[in-house]
Amino acid sequence: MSHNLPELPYAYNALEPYFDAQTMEIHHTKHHQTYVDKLNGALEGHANLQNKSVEDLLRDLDAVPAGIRTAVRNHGGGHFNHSFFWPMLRKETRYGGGVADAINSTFGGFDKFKDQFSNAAALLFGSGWAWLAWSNNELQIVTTPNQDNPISQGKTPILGIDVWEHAYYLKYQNRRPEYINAFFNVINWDKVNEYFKAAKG
Ligand code: MN3
Repeated sequence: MSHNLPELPYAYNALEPYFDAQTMEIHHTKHHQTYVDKLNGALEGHANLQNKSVEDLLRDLDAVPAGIRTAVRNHGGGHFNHSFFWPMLRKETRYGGGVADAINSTFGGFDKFKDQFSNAAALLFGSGWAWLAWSNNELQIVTTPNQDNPISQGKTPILGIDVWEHAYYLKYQNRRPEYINAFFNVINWDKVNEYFKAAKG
């Protein structure tokens, strides 16, 4: 079995003006494709690992042979993170549902959550992701470097933002906080609610 680049569930320009079409196309066809290709390359000759989902690989990186562990962590993480990210984006969806209730009770309302999440994403040094994750029956804001994912720490991502420069540099250059603010206009809360329900089990 080899891993494949998933189709985007919308056109490259669907998130304009918040996320521009050129960034979306390069991000999907070049960056995400490269993670897929390099993951497949790393798994060549490891038939037992090729049968595992990328989620299972990341959940137990210690089970991956040391010689390819870093490649699986980085490229498998890149594939998993972007596959999670694309369907979590959409314009014109409304904050609501069970996840909104949980966010309101955990953080004291949407605005406070947005502030805390945005600060975490803005302050993350270098490349990485900020997440809202489900852990020990509660919501937490966590950040991960590079292409790491909370599932490698036993936490389940509910919502995430890619703060690698490739995600925003063409439109926002060095203004990461503007990109983070724009992100809040393209969160597909229906999908976040799905992720939340699945995480709670
Ligand atoms: Mn990216």
